Amino acid sequence: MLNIALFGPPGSGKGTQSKKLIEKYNLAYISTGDMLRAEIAEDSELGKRVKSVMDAGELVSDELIVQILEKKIKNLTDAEGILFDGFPRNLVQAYILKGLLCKLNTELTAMISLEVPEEELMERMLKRAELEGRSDDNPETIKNRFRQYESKTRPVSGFYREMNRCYPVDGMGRVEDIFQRVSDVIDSL
Ligand code: B4P
Repeated sequence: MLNIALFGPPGSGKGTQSKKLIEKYNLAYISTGDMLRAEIAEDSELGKRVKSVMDAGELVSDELIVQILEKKIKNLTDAEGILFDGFPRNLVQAYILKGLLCKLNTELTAMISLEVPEEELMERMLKRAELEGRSDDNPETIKNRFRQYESKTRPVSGFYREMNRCYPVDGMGRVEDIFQRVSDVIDSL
């Protein structure tokens, strides 16, 4: 199986690249962000619990992330692998992912990290705020999302670097060019 974790700071293009990658490589798609937003849209019990956390730019608790992941994993089709978008987001989640893939008799093939400077990230998310009105795309929340990323999420890349599974990719430029760079990494695995 080809199991990829797409990694990077908020607004780095994980969602954008994921949509193209799942099609090209026939991968099942697990986006914890999309799954959480779907729970909020449904106004489910879980959605009610996570809304204020996400609106503040904090990370949702690992316990709730495990709950939504387990729901999803049960419904995996016969894809050729799994693309994880925005997960794992801290070291505990990196171990959760390891256990989860182990249960499926497989492991993570690569963690691909989209590298984008903070000024560009802010610009992208403020532009998205105008187009989509996502409630966590405002300057205050974005700054907190950056802080959360630096303190909790960035260390995850070190975890995979030590296992020689971390592949940084320049996330600046045209979506198509970035997609080509990511595809080149996957084709070389
Ligand atoms: P996510 O949904 O993962 O969102 P993200 O990090 O903000 O965005 P992404 O990197 O996917 O950016 P996108 O492609 O959309 O997380 C949201 C929140 O959910 C978190 O803050 C947290 O609260 C919670 N959460 C999610 N997973 C969690 C977990 N595992 N544990 C705990 N909490 C969790 O791109 C951004 C914008 O840039 C778009 O408008 C796009 O059109 C544009 N763009 C993309 N590529 C571009 C390019 N090359 N040039 C110009 N613009 C580009």
